[in-house]
Amino acid sequence: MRTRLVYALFGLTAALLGVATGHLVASLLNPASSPVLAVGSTVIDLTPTPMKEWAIRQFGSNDKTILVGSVLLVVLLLAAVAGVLARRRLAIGAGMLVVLVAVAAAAALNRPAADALDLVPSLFTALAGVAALWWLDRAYRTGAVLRDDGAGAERLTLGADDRAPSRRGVLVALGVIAAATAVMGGAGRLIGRLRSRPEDIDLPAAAEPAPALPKGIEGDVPGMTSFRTPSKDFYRVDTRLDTPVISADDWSLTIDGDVDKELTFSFDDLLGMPLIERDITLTCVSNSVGGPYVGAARWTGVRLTDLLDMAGVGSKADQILSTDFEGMTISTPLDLATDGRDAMVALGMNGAGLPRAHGFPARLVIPGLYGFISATKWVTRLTLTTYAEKSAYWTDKDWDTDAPIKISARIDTPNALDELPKGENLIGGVAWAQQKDGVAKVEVRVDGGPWKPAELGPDGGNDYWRQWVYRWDAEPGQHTIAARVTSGDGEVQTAATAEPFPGGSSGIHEFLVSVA
Ligand SMILES: Nc1nc2c(c(=O)[nH]1)N[C@H]1C(S)=C(S)[C@@H](COP(=O)(O)O)O[C@H]1N2
Ligand SMILES: [Mo]
Repeated sequence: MRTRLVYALFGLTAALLGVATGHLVASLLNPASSPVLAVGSTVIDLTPTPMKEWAIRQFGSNDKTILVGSVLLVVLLLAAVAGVLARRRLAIGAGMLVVLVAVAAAAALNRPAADALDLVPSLFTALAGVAALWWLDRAYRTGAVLRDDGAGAERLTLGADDRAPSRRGVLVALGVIAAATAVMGGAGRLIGRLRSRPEDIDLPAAAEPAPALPKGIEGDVPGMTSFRTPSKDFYRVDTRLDTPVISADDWSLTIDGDVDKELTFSFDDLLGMPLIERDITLTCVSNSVGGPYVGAARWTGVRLTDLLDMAGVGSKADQILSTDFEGMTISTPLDLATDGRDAMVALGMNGAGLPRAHGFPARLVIPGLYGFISATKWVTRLTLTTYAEKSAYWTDKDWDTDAPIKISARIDTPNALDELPKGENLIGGVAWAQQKDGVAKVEVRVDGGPWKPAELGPDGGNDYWRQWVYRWDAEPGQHTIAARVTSGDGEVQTAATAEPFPGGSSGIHEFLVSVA
């Protein structure tokens, strides 16, 4: 039993070294080819939509950490089994490690833009893992031979159980391997961070600048969401586990498909065109009522219709199929993207180049449409085509093709189940109604009573969210508080609840607080 545990530990240690080695090599070549990340991404792609929705609801923005953690846990469990197998025959345990790595290699090769180089991290993982297992096994058995010296060489052929292992040799091997794992793991992370540092670009002044954004009311209302979301705090939703590192010099945007002439633009070409600057609130279709997947920023970019007009859109196309640098696709209804709204190929966010996580060098931003049909990050191609001819990543998973952002109000302060003092309390949050003439009114309801108007914060434009605050004279006891928005074009936020799938959540944000 004891040697089984020891060998399980050997398997685990060997796997950790392998994973750290693979991750380090991947951080130098292509972060997405890191064995654990490759398996994780494949799991994301294979997970049925309802389960994904469940995971997002359950774990929120930790969903990816939990996914990577789970993959790692399964790998370590299997590696422990491989270790136990190695006790009898090293080759069998090592073989199982290699099979495990082969699964990761297959996952890496199956990524949309994979090439043969993506096998290299897996190769290193396998080498490091097997070498570590071999060394640990040898240290263990060498001890046995030394101690059994004189008892006859035939002892060598007996099972490991019958041997007295060398504690020291094994501990030295374990220590060295653990140290190597820590160093490589640390180096991999450091290199990943260094490589994904933002690239400095000089964002030219916009030909059509946006008016200065008024000062928000976050300073006056504790717990209020800031009027502008700092780029580093902006929500992130994508199918990736790593941050792509794309150089602006290597990047280009091609417009093809049903066009008069196919065009390709370099990053500098786009920077040289007249830029528009707009304050736009992005929203994710996976956001639950009251959820965090919404953010407001100032975007700078080239008007989408300027580019489409240069290419000359044909008469057949009904969608823009945008493709990211790795072949991930998003479908946008052509009529909505070109109906006069401020759709753009964005090159800047909040006055600087896009952060890598948010699409550097360029992404689409189209107000009023959920991100999954509009906001392609790391975009490299816009293909004018039809829904009949081509389908995109989420369309294939049965999400809606036409998905306007549903109007919604979110309560950001107080939080659910907070204990509040009696007397005046501020209830506050944000509300959005992009492409619906903005936020006209926000109302608050306490304990299912009448809806009462909240005060609105400053106006950042119709495609931007609006802060709101309600002064509540609270009586002791348990209370439910709720908020709803009315858009400028007269729509009142519906109480009918809908899940995010397939066209966005609806319902009223309402929860319980207690007043002492
Ligand atoms: N290339 C790429 N672009 C993408 C996605 C993606 O997975 N890959 N996710 C989309 C979704 S679902 C949303 S809501 C927005 C989120 O943009 P953000 O991460 O900058 O907030 O990006 C969109 N663009
Ligand atoms: Mo999204």
